[in-house]
Amino acid sequence: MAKEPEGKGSSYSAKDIYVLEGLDPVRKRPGMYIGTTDSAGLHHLIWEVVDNSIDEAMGGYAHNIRVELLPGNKISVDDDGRGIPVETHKQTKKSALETVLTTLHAGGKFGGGSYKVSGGLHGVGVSVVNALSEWVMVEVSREGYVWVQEYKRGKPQYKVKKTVKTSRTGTRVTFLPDAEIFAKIEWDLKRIVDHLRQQAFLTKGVKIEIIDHRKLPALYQGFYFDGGLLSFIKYITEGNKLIQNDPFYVHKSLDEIEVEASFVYNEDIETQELSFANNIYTPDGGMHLTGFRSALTRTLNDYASAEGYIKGKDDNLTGDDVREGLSVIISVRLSEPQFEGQTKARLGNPPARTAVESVVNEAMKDWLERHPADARRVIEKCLLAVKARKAAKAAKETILRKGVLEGLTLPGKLADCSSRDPGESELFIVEGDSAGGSAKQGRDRRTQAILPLKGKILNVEKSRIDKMLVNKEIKALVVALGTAIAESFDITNLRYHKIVLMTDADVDGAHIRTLLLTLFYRYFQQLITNGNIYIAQPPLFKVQKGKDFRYVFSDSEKERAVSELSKGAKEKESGISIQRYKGLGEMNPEQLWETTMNPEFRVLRQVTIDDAVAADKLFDILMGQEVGPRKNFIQARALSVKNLDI
Ligand code: 0RA
Repeated sequence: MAKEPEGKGSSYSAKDIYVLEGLDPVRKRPGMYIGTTDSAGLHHLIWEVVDNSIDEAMGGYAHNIRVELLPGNKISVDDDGRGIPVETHKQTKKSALETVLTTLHAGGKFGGGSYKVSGGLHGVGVSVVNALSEWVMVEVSREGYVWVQEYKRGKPQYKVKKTVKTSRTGTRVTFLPDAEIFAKIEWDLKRIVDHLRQQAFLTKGVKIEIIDHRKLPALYQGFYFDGGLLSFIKYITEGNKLIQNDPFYVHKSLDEIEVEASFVYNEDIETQELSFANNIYTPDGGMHLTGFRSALTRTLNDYASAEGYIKGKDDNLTGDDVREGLSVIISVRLSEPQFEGQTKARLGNPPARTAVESVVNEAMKDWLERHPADARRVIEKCLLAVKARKAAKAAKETILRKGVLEGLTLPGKLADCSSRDPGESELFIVEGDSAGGSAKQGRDRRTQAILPLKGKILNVEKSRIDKMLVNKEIKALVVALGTAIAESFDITNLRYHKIVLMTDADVDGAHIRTLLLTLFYRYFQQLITNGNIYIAQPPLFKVQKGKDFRYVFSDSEKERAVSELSKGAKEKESGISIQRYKGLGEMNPEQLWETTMNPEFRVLRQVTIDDAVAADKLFDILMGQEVGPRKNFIQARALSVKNLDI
């Protein structure tokens, strides 16, 4: 499709609108345009309208945007931009305003050369909002008058009306989402405020106001940030202990890509990376983030060696070293951003990488020269990370060496099986001494080995995973597996082809399972992909009638078993006994064997790599430096222990 070349100042005319389609497809398949019709989709309507106003602001035409929540679920978005054009459009013989509001994608075809880089997650434009609204009113102030048109479910109710005189310019869109489309119309003020604050940080110099009129007195919040991402980085690190006096900041265009970035180092080791493309959050990063990471690693290494902090190549800072404690925000603007991945959460344009990399490279060199005290503290922090990394590696190697040396001396705690055929051998990792004792007595000694782990390893305080390997209990496990670790890992030496985690269905059990899965994920991934790792599923009840019995794993299964077993009996439930199992530790050896270990009756769940990835994420919550998320997790989980299934 041809585009009219048009500069920033050149005048727009109605012929520039290229008509595509009407709005029926939007009402038929709203998900295609706004993702979902739940709360996220509903709020997307606001973002879509606001994006248009932000486009006007980024072009330098609008300076103020006001979002109002009105009684009766209406939303109004007002800006002081140029106003949507109102003259008659040649192709449609209708007003340009009506064309923009009733035609898919028409809005995006305005001014090919103008600063049109925003456009919402799906970049669909205000016509989609019109299609999905029971009612819309647009008021355009332009050419001395206020022009008005109303719509119902996307259909204009009258031709654009020229109304009162005005000296201002701007656009005001008021809409009521359609209850036929959205099951629940409920605005979430916090969500709106958070999104608009973020947009204000990302659009330097624009003022965004939010007024909630739904209750009296109305609530007002306004955002205006002169500092752009510099203000944003200060906001997200508020309350943190910072090691820099001044955050780094750069804002520069290169090869038609606008790059803005800001970072600051914190005292802790958590990394926080936020990236945006055309004001859209890219949670999975992408080319812009990659470009930043390269520039950061490179300039810090160059500076550190020039200043004599590091001597040879062996001392070089790695990407992980320079990211410890880093908070960074990157924002790029480019034409035709490509959002990739399942959830379109990653920026795919390679030119964004080169642009960010060279802009940050240059600006950081300069920043390091000008801020020697900050630079020294940053480098020292990175060197500390190197030290920790090397110590962890040394610890790992020690275990590795010991593992090889002690290869034949199996840990004393291990009750091994007599079979030497790994294909039929199973290792049960059992939590707690009492469950361990029952398991040892109840097992099939020929094929089943038991390794009890003390609950104590739960207390590996705020541990990094590499420290876990020094832990005695974990070391015993590694030796029992027989595969060695790291570079010496050899799956052909695996001593048991089934490794079964047998932990209680409570918080401690979940914790220890997470820990073990994380260990397997990070150091023995092949065992997971090879299908060697299992989770035992102890039943909740035994339902029995005479000699006939079932083990069941949920309340609903219990009901079913009861009614099955009572079939034919005169009285319901006659002669049926139900035994409830509280936990592994409370089962006697026979019960444990019967219900959980006997290959004939037991249920094992094979661990997939997805389980392990989830556990690995959880591990960070459970073991990380941040107390808040851990506490939240444990509290939330403690209430739903029954559903625990990691
Ligand atoms: C098309 C062309 C022009 C402005 C707009 C659209 C515009 C759309 C929206 C939506 C919300 N606020 C808006 N402000 C402007 C440029 C018109 C010209 O050249 O004068």
